[in-house]
Amino acid sequence: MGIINVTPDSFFDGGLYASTESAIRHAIQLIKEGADILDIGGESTRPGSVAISTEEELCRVLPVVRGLVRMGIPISVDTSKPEVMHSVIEAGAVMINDINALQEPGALEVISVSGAVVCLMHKQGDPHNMQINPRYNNVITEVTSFLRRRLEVARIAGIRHEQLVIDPGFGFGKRLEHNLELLRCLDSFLSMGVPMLVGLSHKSMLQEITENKIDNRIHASVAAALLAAMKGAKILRVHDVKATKDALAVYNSINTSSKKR
Ligand code: 9MG
Repeated sequence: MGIINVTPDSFFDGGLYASTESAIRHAIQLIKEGADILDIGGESTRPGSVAISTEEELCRVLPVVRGLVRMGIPISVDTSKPEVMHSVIEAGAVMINDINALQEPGALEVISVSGAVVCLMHKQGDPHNMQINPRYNNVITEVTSFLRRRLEVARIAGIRHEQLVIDPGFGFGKRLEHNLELLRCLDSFLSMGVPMLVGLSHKSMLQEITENKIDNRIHASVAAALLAAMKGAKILRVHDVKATKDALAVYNSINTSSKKR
């Protein structure tokens, strides 16, 4: 899953692809690099970011969604607002990436009625305050029980099993120790029986590990994505599509080459 941020303030590429034209150009590049799906976001969710209005978000994402749907690549939109979900699905998006796990009133209904795929992500707090002293007694059991509850609520609302994806939410109200514990135990989330999406690309936890600044985290991002894939993640949300695809090709080759023999 290639990331397209149509935002002036995202943590890694904020402002770089803020116009419709540059976002579409960037998307075409990621398709060439081998992205299987694109995630379009109009509102930054980095720590400390401020929410924007529904109108502003629609203004940013809708033209990009319309432009890309014509190219035939599956489009996901990163949003928590039911009105935005409704409009982008109508425009052809097939997936909603909701960091708020459909907790906004009306969100469950939009997904249930539309049949779109949805990613339910865990976070503690909200982007503007989530990195202020996050606390867990046991991060694995707390994230698991939240995701299990949201899956149950989604099913009760009529959302089908095939529509559901989960995500432990790296960096969303988590310290390094919590993120590392999640990465170590990532395979435990497979027991929920739905595909897992993971986003680690260029996140600040990689700076804490490597001491590399934001413009020098590509190697760590690829290593983290590969680790997540080896632990069973099915969708990797990344900025560096080509580099990640190459790493995955090496990983996948050991399975396919043993079958050939
Ligand atoms: C929007 N966004 C930023 N980071 C993310 C992550 O780790 N997962 C998902 N699902 N969305 C994310």
